[in-house]
Amino acid sequence: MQRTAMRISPQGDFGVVVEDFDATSHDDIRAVKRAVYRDRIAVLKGIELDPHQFVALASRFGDPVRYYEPIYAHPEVPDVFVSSNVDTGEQRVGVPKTGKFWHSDYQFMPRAFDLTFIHPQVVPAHNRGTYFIDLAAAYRILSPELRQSIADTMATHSVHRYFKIRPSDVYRPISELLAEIERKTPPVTAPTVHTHPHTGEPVVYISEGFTTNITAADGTDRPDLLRELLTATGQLDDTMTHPAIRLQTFERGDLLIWDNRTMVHRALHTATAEPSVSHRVTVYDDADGRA
Ligand code: 7UC
Ligand code: FE
Repeated sequence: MQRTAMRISPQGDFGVVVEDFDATSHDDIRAVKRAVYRDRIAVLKGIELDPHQFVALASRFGDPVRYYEPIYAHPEVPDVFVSSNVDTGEQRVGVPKTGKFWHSDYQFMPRAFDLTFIHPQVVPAHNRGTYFIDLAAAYRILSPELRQSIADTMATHSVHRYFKIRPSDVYRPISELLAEIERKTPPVTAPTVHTHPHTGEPVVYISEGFTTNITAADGTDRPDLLRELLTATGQLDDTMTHPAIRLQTFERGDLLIWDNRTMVHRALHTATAEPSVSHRVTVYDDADGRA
């Protein structure tokens, strides 16, 4: 039987929807990858993958990278990061309320992830979704003066404000924990503006959650520039009405893939007691420009 050909269509003014994706087709993988680089986010419909199959699919796009902190790991498939508010006491799997702040995944590490895959497992009826801001689009509308001011600057990123206390940290002195965070995840520096290797676009790669400072070429700290950039990109708007902010919703059977080089995101977690679980896999792709 001939399969139905994959269809990629615009979601609205942002991202694409992919129907009848065939994970065994090299052409489908390549087309979706291109769409993600160009349109930033793809929502694959009608996908039902167990954790092993999920990792296998993501492996077609790049090399899966396991999150450094084991409390997030799926017990059978540690390459799967579990975000879950379902508390079963001793048996708890995953971590609740992950990413409830503007960030790019692993931006606080020496190399951020290239692509993030999210496969929601338990979707609450209300208040569930992820906000996104496109930092390549944001760069394009910065004033020429601001672009000039950040041209040769470096940004510092750190996890310290959002590191989650683990069950095993109870009764530990805070100084010991802070020292451990410094040792395992020291702050990293990266150019404030990087060039997307697949699209050639400049990206103003800063986030409210992880970026702690901007430093000029002569070593001067420029917290004023960081604040200006966070404001200009919409990351200080707590009303979530800034025109750059998009809300991506999802349902059971969806698989979201986003371009983590250009997108900062912020989770919208349900305020109610409804259960919510999602699986995540993150990859490094080939950064040589081939899609
Ligand atoms: O629990 C969390 O919010 C996880 C966050 C600190 N890091 C996600 C990441 O991939 O960078
Ligand atoms: Fe995240």
